[in-house]
Amino acid sequence: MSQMSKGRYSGAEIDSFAGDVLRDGFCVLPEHFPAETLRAWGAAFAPLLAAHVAREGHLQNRGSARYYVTLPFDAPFADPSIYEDPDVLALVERLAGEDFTMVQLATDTPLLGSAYQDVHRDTPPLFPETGRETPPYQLAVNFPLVEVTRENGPFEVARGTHMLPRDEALHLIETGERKLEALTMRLGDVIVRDVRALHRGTPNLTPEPRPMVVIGYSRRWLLRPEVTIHIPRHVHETLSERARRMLRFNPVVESLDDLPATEIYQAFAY
Ligand SMILES: O=C(O)CCC(=O)C(=O)O
Repeated sequence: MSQMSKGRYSGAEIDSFAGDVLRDGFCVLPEHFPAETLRAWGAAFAPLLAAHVAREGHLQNRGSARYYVTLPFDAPFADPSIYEDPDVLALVERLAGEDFTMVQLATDTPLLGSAYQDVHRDTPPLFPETGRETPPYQLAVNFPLVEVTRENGPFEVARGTHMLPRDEALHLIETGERKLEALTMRLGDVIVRDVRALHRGTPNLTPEPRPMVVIGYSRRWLLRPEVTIHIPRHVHETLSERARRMLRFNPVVESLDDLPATEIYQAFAY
């Protein structure tokens, strides 16, 4: 991607993070985003979560007491310092190729009463008939809006499972040959992951919600219609050229008020 502004990491360091994702299925950029930005997101997210639970909590769209909520592409969430972060974009470009697209801005939040999810991927394989996996084509950038401890529902992931056929990888986990690792996180830590790395949500045993943001980036030719970012026209007018290009498959709308309220991304586990 042209005109990438300067990030914290050198090209060699980005290559090294990309190598981690190719080998392990994920990497963590430590304390990458400013804590005060994430606290502001957390405060703005709390009423959105409450409204979601009141409106469609009965759908239990990610299991008991666990909710997937799309973020409105407006302040404070439509923040280019986050979704155009130069290090994250450099890493995404290394992994998903030039001219990748941004397809998703949402959250996963377990509450008290949530359970272990089934171990899953977030995408089916591109060519199921081959029984083989391909290089990465869909990435998730995850960061929590609170500290993630062992008690409040850490994301668990099994290293090096993204390139294995799903059943083989699941078998390795069942036999204990491949362990699920619980990723505790500081506010500001960022996970960049290949969404095929087998993972699951775990129970939040505390009374405080544990929101985790997910920004999805895909290869230039891949469209996942389950996820969409509705871009209000007034925000679209402020986007950088790069952001317009990256967001090109998403609809521009006059107002976010007229959208159907129910989350459409209900089938999420592969
Ligand atoms: O929020 C989490 O810890 C994981 C959620 C997840 O993997 C999902 O709902 O697909």
